[in-house]
Amino acid sequence: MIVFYNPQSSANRKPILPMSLLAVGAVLEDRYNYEIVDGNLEDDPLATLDRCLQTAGAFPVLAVTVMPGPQLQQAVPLCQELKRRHPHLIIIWGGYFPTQHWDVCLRSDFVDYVIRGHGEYAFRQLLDLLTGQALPIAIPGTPTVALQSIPGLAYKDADGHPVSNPLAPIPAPKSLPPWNFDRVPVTRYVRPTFLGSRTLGYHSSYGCPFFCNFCAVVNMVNGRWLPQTAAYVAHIAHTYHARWGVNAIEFYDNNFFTQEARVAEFSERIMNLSIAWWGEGRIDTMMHYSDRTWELMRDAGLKMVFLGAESGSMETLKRMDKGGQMTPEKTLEMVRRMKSYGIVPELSFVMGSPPDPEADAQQTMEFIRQVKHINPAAEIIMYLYTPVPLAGDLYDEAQSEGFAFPATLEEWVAPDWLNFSQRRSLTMPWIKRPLRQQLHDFERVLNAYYPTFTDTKLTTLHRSILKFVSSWRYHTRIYHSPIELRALHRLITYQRPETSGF
Ligand code: B12
Repeated sequence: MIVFYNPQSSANRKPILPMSLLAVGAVLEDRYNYEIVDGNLEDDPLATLDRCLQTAGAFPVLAVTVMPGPQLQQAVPLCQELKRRHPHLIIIWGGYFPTQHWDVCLRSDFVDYVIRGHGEYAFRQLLDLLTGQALPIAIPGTPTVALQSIPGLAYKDADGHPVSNPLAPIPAPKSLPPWNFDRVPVTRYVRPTFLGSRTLGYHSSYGCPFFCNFCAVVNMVNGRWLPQTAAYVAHIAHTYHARWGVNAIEFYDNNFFTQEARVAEFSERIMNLSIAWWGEGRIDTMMHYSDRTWELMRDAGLKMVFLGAESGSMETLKRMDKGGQMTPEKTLEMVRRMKSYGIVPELSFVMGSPPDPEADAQQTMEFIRQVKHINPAAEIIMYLYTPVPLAGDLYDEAQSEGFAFPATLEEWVAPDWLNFSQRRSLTMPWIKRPLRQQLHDFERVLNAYYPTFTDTKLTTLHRSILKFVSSWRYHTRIYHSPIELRALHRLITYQRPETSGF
């Protein structure tokens, strides 16, 4: 039996449907017995997993999805302990962290295999191989004969050294079996958000056609993007609504809006549903959308779009290989255009990029003020540049400043690296403490002067008080040490957007 595990991602937010495991599990339905355990729903995950593994039969497999940050922090000691208790247990890791840092995972003494990238076929091929099942599933051109022949698999060679096969092409979501929602208690994932009282997530495409060199998605998909059809995504929306009373959907796709025709058709197909929805897109792509598509999206309930604005500096955008036709002016045009449709732009910025983090941050802070001036409803999310192991100017410059990833999992879960994974590190060599503090101070003044729309706990009175008290700082640009705002934020809850997002 295969026990899938989704480590706890955050103790203080409502859990999100474990989509990775629903996707990987779907291809096993016809041949393997499996169970999904979600650490976000368990009081004592170790005890639950231990119990499952005791009845897992002669071939126990623990398959864990791991994102950097808190999930990794929980997965390491838990897997270590389970391996100690069940020496024959086979532990397989998949997801964003092991895809990028597969060698570090395999150097530990408890991770046996890593599946890199979108892992549906690779995982099933590995199980077929390990269980000696005669018939591999038919994937043209990839016979399941040995470890070396499974694209996307990383393993230890005869000498115990980590090796990785090349990544598999991403599977076309259209050809994959549907998720079996009966495998998880869906109602426990339905939660209130600013979009609606019964919000649920979905993921309707794989990949992203761009190669931005600060983004972990590139390592996963190498510039490919493959979607489910508009009809199928609309069918999911109707199912969510009918089965679980869902009135809002968050689309977690890296790039939901890549194909205008798909989005327009989807909007038409859900027009009568009265659901609110949210997704992630590209500014340059969506600027090319016709007015008709924007109207369709608005009428079909689109409330907010997460957009990577990244920087107010054209030079930094170029350095990021942002590609397409991204410019800071496009961001401003987009903010204006979305205002006219009443759809909120949620703009994310990568601050403090090398080689001149101070100048980069100053320019982007001024740019953010321009954005807010045009459209005060725009949400602003500021991240610190956090390298991913990718070829490109930014990573090369980070390395030349002395940056190196940890060599062991134990190091990865130490507090500094945990902060790094959550893009809050204090230790990046090119970021000096005063700049970090400056950014925090700016963020606090900005969020007080323009309180976030997504924080449903803030009342109109709270918003007015915050705006009034922060007004002089915002206008004089004296962001330094906003102790009065810190005190206010303690009284009136303060939701830092970048820690509640993705
Ligand atoms: C939903 C989500 C979350 C949820 C958690 C979901 C959960 N598992 O409980 C929440 C909101 C809590 C979250 C938090 C964070 N997230 Co997050 N999250 C996502 C998001 C939007 C979707 C992931 C998803 O479900 N995709 C759908 C499924 C079907 O695809 P998948 O996960 O890639 O799974 C496939 C493969 O990866 C693989 N696979 C995955 N797991 C496994 C396991 C096995 C055994 C196998 C065989 C294969 C396999 O096969 C799957 C099917 O093809 C992604 C971006 C994205 N669109 O993928 C970011 C993303 C993974 N998150 C990211 C980050 C940085 C974070 C945070 C650290 C952010 C922060 N500021 O704190 C936090 C911390 C995580 C934590 N707390 O541990 C980054 C990772 C960057 C990196 N360097 O690796 C991403 C890529 C966003 C981004 N573009 O930067 N996140």
